Amino acid sequence: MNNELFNLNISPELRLEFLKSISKAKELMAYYECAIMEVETKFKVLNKQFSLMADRNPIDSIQSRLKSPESILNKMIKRNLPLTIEAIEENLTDIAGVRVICSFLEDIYTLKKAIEKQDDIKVLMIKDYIKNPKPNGYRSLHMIVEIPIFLLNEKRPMKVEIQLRTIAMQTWASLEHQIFYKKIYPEDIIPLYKAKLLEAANISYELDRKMQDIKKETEQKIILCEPDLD
Ligand code: 0O2
Repeated sequence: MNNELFNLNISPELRLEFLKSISKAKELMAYYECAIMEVETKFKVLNKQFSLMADRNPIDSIQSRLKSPESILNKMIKRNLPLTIEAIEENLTDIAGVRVICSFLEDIYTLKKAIEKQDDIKVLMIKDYIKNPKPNGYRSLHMIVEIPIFLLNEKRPMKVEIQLRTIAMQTWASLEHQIFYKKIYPEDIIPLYKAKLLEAANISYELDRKMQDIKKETEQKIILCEPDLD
């Protein structure tokens, strides 16, 4: 494109305003990336300590993502919010997302407690979709937290959405997301898959609970069988 022609069509003020908002948006997204790194590190540290204490890792994997610009725009429009950088930061709590996938149900609550205790983290909201699953069968524990990032001359609190779930919950949510978010299936088969997914969610939760029970039971047996060293 001919740059000179392009420049002729907008006022210098508008041009400056436009460039300023792009640069502000880039800056904000970079801060969210930093907040993701801070939260990831916290979970990695907890995982390390766990492995030292209990000789196992409660965290199977960690996945992080920044919400896409398109997804941010859709949410702002859906909520009838002004399309400004300030409104995004003020109103959206899930631009930065960290998903922590755990081996056992109790690991989710152990990690939740550990995060709640950290004095640089402010927990803004908790949604327990494990105790209160969504009607479609979705289960996960969501925490919206505020965590500081330390810049050259400033400490900036940033919001991050943490999703804690088991491997089984993750498998279910990925499949459900694939089926319903992409909307690539004919309308008439949707109710059938909704019912099948709900059934699968309940079976997989039952499996999570059984595994948890077996783990607890065997741990108690180990304690009982420990040799007397005296
Ligand atoms: P993505 O692609 O993960 O970013 P909100 O939509 O956040 O304004 P809500 O419904 O109160 O409001 O949020 P909630 O319930 O805490 O859920 C937010 C995120 O949880 C979603 O983000 C999904 O990642 C996940 N989630 C919630 N419900 C479901 C569900 O039924 N199925 C699946 N697969 N995931 C779910 P996004 O922004 O929708 O998507």
